[in-house]
Amino acid sequence: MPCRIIEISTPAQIAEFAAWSAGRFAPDEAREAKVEDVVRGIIRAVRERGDTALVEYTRSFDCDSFDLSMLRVPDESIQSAMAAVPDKDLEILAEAAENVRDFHQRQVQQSWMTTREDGTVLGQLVRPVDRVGLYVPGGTGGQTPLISSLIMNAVPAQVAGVSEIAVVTPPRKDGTINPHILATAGMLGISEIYAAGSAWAITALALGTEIVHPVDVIAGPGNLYVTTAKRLLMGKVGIDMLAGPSEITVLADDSANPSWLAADMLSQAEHDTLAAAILVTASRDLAEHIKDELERQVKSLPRHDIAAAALKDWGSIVLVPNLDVGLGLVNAIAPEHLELAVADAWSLLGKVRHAGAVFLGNHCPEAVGDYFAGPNHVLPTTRTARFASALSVETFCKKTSLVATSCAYVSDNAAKIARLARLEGLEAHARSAEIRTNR
Ligand code: HSO
Ligand code: ZN
Repeated sequence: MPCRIIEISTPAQIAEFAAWSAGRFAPDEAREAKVEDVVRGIIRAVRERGDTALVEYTRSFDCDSFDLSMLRVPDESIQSAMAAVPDKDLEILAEAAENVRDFHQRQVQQSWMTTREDGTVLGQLVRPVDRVGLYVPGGTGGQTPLISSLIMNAVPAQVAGVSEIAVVTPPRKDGTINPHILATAGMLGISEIYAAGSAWAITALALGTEIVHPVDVIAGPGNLYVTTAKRLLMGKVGIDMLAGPSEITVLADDSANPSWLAADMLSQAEHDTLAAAILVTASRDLAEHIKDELERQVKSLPRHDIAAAALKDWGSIVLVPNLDVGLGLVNAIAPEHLELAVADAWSLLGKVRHAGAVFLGNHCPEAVGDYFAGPNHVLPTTRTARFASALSVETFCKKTSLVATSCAYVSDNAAKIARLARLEGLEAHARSAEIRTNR
């Protein structure tokens, strides 16, 4: 039985289910602590021995013939990957990138200034960070080469106006990089690529080595080691988010096609054994059909073992008494991806409070967003959509406040400022305002 059917109707059951599902990333505290210890060791090694440590780790985990000369991927390798990858693939990648660029262009925030009646000028400058590092999983150790993630991370940085973008990605056994990753970087105009992965690559980006110059923001998905390194180095460097395993929640009524929804659930389940695929419906008939479809379709998937394990451990078909209770459950889950596979999806949208991305209607599978339509596929997981948003242009920007006051303004307000300063026991602050009023 690949996917359980459960019934949920009360607020307590909703809360319990949502908390259980969100606990996927660290199901085992002991393992989490062990990973953190290992990553602290890696950070120390890269801080102390720089590129030498990068080469040692890469030799032990990725490619045993690796040496320092292979760390920076030469421009010729990018050019030959672009020549080797079929033109048709490059065209599709370019079209996807264009859609993503178009979507993110709308996120650009303008700097602004305003003048008050007393002549005071206030404002906010929006500026890109100088230098960004992007992590791209290379397709080793059960992960897949996330070519699309390079587009989803690089394009918003480019739209933000970031001038330097460095990419890190683990080399394959023979020391080379997946040609589609290289060609996509080439198509995007990115030429600074390092053959390094896991926590040591994140550390190199955050702290810098002789060869890898430090960056201001690190973005990109990765496994638990990558995410732990981002968490431990956050603060020294900006990060996009601490993303957990992928998840989809589908809210469906009788208008839905069970085989389509089973396919959508499997599209998340195949990512990771910790991925969550959840179907919420008030229709027992639909629930039974989807369960059968999941059983049938999972068998023929190349990543059958991963998808089946995810469905068994974290997949659920949830029967609710009606769509309103279903929406309550959806909001408690705060899913990364929400599909509204119902007859009138737009009428439910107003009741959706928390979701990373919403896919409306029966003709909008999550994969259109994962790859192509334009919105970002780097989204908040494991209930963090309650407070976090998709990766965006803003991830790569920071804001600087502006204030310009006049002689008259300081004279008029010095006493109030000085009073507030003295309430805090900060006499020098008080005097710095008052000194401007003593003429
Ligand atoms: N569903 C993933 C993104 C992805 N899917 C990349 C395929 N490739 C997390 O949102
Ligand atoms: Zn996906």
